Amino acid sequence: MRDLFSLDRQFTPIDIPDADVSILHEIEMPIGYDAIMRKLNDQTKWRQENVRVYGKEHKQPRLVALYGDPGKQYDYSGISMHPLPWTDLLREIKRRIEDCTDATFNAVFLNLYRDQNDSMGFHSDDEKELGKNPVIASLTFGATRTFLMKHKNNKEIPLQKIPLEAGTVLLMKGKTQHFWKHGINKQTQPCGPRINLTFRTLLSG
Ligand SMILES: O=C(O)CCC(=O)C(=O)O
Ligand SMILES: [Mn+2]
Repeated sequence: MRDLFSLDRQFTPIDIPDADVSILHEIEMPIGYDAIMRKLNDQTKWRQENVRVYGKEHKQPRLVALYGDPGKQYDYSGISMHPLPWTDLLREIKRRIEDCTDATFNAVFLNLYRDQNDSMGFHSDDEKELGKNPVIASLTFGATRTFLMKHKNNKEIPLQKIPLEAGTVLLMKGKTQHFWKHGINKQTQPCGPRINLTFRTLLSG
């Protein structure tokens, strides 16, 4: 049994309305962040999906993969993904993420932003497979990119710009997905590859 006071201890809340978001820097990993970045880059079965956005087909501006428990399914932007089985490395990372967030997850979605031209449009993680108030733990390796958060209906609340460095965990819970969208813009400043892992619980299957 872990000490009650150790739960969430190193997470710092980000003080924004209508959200439950917190951040942890420098999560402990079994090997260095650069080594994990290389392994994930080389070992992941990356895919570049065609997605339908506002009725138009186009290639996603990043590579993606889904790993997780068997029998689950994740549908978004008109595509349906079935998780590949956990690798030893992903299972070990999941264990550490579960340990520091005190949550459990059955899938991880990976995004590879190859350089500054790759991006992710504003969206909420609100697919029905994720349930009503999903807990999502996002972990970054490689280049630092800025995670943007925009309130959905209150224009007076400023855009949040959260730089996510290697080893940073961003935890979103509660009503966050109801009130906020998030995304990663392209940038003019050149940068190397970044891999982001979002641990989730898929209810389907
Ligand atoms: O790359 C990131 O930090 C965000 C990823 C994300 O929002 C997602 O996979 O749904
Ligand atoms: Mn997201």
